[in-house]
Amino acid sequence: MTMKKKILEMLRNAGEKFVSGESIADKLKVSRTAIWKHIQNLRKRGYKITSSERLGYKLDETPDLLLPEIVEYGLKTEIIAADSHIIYKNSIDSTNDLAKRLAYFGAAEGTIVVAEEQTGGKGRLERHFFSPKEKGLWFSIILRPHCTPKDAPKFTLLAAVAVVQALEKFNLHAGIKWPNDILYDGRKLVGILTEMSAEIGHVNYIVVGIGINVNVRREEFPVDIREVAASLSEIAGENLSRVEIFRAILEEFDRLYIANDFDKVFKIWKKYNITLGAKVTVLSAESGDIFTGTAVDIDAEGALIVDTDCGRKIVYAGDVSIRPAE
Ligand code: BT5
Repeated sequence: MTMKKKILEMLRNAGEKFVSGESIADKLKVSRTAIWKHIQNLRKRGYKITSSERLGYKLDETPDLLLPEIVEYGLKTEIIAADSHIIYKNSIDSTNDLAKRLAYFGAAEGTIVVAEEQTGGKGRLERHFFSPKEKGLWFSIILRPHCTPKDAPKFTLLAAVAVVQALEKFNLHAGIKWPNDILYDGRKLVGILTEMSAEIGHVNYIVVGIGINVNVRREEFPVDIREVAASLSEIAGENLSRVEIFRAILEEFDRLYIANDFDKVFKIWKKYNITLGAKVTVLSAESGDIFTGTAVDIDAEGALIVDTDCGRKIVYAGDVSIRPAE
């Protein structure tokens, strides 16, 4: 553990109480001046620490940053982001791209890459995903499941379920649109991009990228997505703690992933989904076809089943828009 982490731990353990500079210095076997310098550094990072000549130091506030030492504190997961497997970047092009590189070079299952900002955040088909600094959660999870490539889309559904269930804990109610969006009031709060490396019949790794608008104000969205995007703060009516939401999502994801029970995932997915039963227009990613129909179910691999005038169609990948009821 680094000196900074050790000092933080002592301050956290003391709760509302002061810890004397002397006791920290004694315990860590360094001078009080060295401790003071570390405290200054923590303050620079955004920690609010009261100091008193007589009493010592007291931690008043932890910044809402996604730094590993903050996210890991009190995090209850066994695989996801466990054992210090959090790679943190202040700014990055795309967390998915770095996660894929790390996975390629052997990063452990459960490793996550998180950034305060993405300059080249990606959606499907290389679309841009807006990821402004310190306003959301932009992260990627490396998985190494024992499964075949056709199972990969299931992890997108698992991710959507993990996020929606975690949001429920904060009284934030959202719906899932097949396959990878979480919506509020018809507008997108969360996008999920699942990528994989596979050979025939065998998955090497899967990277699940999740982007969540947490504290993005309406006017901060670029004009081209302002009408189609939403932020959790809009539902809550106030800014929210990204760290708390992040921990809840990681814990929910961890639980569902370990359980490996996709019947259950599908059941919960169906409970929150807003696609099934709706009239939809589908742009199939495989054929490029556009057609309309009624979304009736998802199959065992998570593909969407749509009944059209020309019969039943199965959509493995594509864009779906839900048409307003006539
Ligand atoms: C997605 O693609 O929605 C998947 C987004 C995945 C983003 C995460 S962030 C962490 C990780 N690293 C990455 O580089 N990516 C992942 P798609 O369904 O293709 O939707 C893309 C469309 O969503 C865009 O064309 C815009 O219309 C819209 N959009 C872009 N940014 C948005 C935002 N912040 N909120 C809501 N909608 C957005």
